[in-house]
Amino acid sequence: MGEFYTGNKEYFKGIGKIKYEGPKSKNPLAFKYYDSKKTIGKKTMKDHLRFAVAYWHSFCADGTDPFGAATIHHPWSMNANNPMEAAINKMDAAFEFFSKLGVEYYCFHDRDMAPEGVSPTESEKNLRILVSKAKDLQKETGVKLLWGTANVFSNPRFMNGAATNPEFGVVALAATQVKAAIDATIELDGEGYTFWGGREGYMSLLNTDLKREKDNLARFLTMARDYGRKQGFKGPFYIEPKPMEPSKHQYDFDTETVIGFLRHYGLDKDFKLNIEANHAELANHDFVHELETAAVEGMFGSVDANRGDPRNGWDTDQFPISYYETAMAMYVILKMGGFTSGGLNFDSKIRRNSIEPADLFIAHIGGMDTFAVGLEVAQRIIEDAIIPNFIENRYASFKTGDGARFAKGDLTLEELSKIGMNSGYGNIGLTSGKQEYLENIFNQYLLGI
Ligand code: XUL
Ligand code: CO
Repeated sequence: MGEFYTGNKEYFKGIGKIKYEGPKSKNPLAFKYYDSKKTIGKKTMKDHLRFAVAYWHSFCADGTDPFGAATIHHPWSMNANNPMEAAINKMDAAFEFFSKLGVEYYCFHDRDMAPEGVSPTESEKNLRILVSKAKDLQKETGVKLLWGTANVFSNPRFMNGAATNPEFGVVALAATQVKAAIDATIELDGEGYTFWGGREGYMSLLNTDLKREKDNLARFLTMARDYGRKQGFKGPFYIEPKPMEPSKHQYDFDTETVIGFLRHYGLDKDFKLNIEANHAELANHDFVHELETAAVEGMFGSVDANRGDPRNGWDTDQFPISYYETAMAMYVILKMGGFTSGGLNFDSKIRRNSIEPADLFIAHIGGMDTFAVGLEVAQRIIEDAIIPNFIENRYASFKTGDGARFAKGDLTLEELSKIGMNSGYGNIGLTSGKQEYLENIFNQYLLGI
């Protein structure tokens, strides 16, 4: 292909391939820090960060909110004669956008890509037509699928849940969609397959059998896993935790809850976590807490990159702009060896009053630059090793003597208690945690000093 893809019609006219122009550039349509070919440690920025664009926010969302109608009028849907034509145009626009932005990946829900038909058969046919087009465009542009998923939460039939629905018929219809979405993911060489809980949760115990719903969810996920493996899908299945919204109590509350669930139902070998920054905030966690929790359990998979608003209790899905947050996130990700099958999917949306086509580019450029800075800072932290060494030394007492025996599990409570008795109160435990010192060092890294 040329520098970028355009179908029959160019949708983002006047915007060419987004280039790296360096930190002094004032061009809103250029990268200031993300230099795809720059090597950080052993890999290029591009290979470290594995950016993906979310099909739903970027090409489907139109700014509708509970208080007002659409504000963003996508030319690919406006001028189409029917939903299939709109979907075909939308895909051209999407691949034009991916290739101009220079991202390597995208993610989609079945219904983002193809409209629902009048029957499950027609819906599947619609999806197959669009998947076949996506396959061609992936080949032409080199853009790949990070993960696929099924939207089993928007249609009113899922108002009481999908796999956790009290009506078996709805569970079966959810399976119809999930099976087709797994097939689509395989067809498009997707590197992972995601389950976000959607409406898998409840509002009131007065109408809910919690145990049955959790068992049904596990059964459904097991069936999906078995089907995917039977069809030759080798990648990870992801669960994306979220504590609330749309349901009051979501079964996939946070990383720790999901890991417990997966282990309880024997799904932990095939499933990993897709961690979203804004969902972590809603669970009252730091984004990095969720990343680290998954990492230490060997369950980290992928990231939905965004941010919330610290004063809002809902999922605002804003583009990431905080160097501090991305540096902390990339520090945790680099520490565990970086991404394997996962990546940074911008599950982020422009504000409903950002109505110029360029705004979508500017938002992604900002998010990519912010993660590029975070990556550079994280690499410096790891290379300098001041912070990792501090942590290591903080636990030095577990490396020798009785501490090492404890760490190996060689002590009984009686023996441990005797050691405490013999050591006496003295000054034990009065070692500074030096958080402020470490925060100051971190800030120096942020400034590149
Ligand atoms: C919803 C959310 C979803 C998932 C995919 O909060 O994050 O878009 O990422 O279903
Ligand atoms: Co998400």
